[in-house]
Amino acid sequence: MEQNYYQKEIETMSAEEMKKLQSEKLVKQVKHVYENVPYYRNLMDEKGVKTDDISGIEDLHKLPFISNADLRDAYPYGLLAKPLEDCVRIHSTSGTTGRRVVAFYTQNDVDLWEDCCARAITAAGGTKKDVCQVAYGYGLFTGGFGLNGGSHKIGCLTLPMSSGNTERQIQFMTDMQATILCCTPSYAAYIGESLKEQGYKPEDIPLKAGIFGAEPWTEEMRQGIEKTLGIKAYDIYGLTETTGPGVAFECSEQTGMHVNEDHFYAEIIDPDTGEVLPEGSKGELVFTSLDKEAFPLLRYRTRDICVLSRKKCSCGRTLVKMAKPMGRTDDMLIIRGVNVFPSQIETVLLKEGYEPNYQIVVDRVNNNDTFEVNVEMTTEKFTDKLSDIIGMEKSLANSMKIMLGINPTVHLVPPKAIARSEGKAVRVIDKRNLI
Ligand code: DLL
Repeated sequence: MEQNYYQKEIETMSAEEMKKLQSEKLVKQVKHVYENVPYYRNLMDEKGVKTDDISGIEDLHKLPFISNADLRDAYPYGLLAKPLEDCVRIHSTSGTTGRRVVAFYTQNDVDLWEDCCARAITAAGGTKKDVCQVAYGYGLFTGGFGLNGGSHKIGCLTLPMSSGNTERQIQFMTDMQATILCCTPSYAAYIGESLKEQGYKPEDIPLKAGIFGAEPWTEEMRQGIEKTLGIKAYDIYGLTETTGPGVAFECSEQTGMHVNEDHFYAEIIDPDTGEVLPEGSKGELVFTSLDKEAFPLLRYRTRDICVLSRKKCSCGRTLVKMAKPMGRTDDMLIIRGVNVFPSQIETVLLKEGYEPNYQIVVDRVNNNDTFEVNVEMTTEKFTDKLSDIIGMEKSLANSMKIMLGINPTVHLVPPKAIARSEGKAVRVIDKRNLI
């Protein structure tokens, strides 16, 4: 495949030049953060690190880590490094105040983020001649706006569909002859099945490529989607904390994702000791944003387990590659692309007068996540009247939908029906086998 680059000079830069660029940016970024964010200043002072101690990337390890707990402590404005009047956008994850990540962007931050997404679309073969259908959610979630921005930058005809309404997705896809589809892999698989049901063969579908991410997916799932839609399916990674999609993206080699390391410096650490591990080791992925203005994060612990590789890539890009994330160091589940913590379910149950005796069962049926929550009735709430049970299940499912942003199927079970564990309670049964 002929290679196109969106920012060739950066994407194919020599390791030496890249290190120089990263070092210059890091020195500036550390000063910006130290001077403008008291929270960071305290963390650095506590660790005894001064801005002058950081003269390049090789000094990065001296800086303290920052974690989701810090984001929670500092919510909502405590990590803001620019006056609010210089910010033009926020994005956020779903969830309760404590769990919700709210990230701020200046216009420059939005621009750099959209460049990252443009690199991803270009690596998937996108040019201004393409029609790019963006079926990630628009709104607080970063997926829709991120890829929309990248698509505009390249000059593709952009279809800002948002997620859902599959009938309409298919109609626009076929009427407008969309050539690139951006959405979660599970939604891509679902669209593929719907097309098949309507009698479309892969050769009738105008798409040539898909850019799928925001949740774990397997190589088998890739092959399935590629076959049904008759496309090449590319992975894309990102997280709200560091902007959104486009932190890393796949190229034609499809053996891992190139990290946009001129903007996000990646490290792999031992999650228990915090020690930086050598290339090729499996550990927790940590990112430092090198030029974000409003919400810069230094050494942010993502909780994604991953491996980095600097093996030469046939696409010509020299950007370091990350493997597909291989799991998490925390209990976060990603169900239909939405981040779900068991503690959120617990919060709902306690609020509604239930005990925290529950079990989450997640599976993937026909490439679609199923999401069930079994909840014990308390002795006070116990009833064997079917209509009451159905009403209570509906009401609980509704409260969970408000909390999580996705709909579970709730099953009420009699008191003591969920097996008690002698050790840690088994709260989650994930049958998806994603890794
Ligand atoms: O999922 C941003 C995104 C949007 C990425 C669209 C790609 C496409 P969050 O909702 O904050 O942001 O979730 C971030 O999702 O820490 C990973 O655990 C997981 N994740 C994201 N991309 C992938 C991927 C967006 N390609 C969390 N493979 C991250 C596996 C992924 N997991």
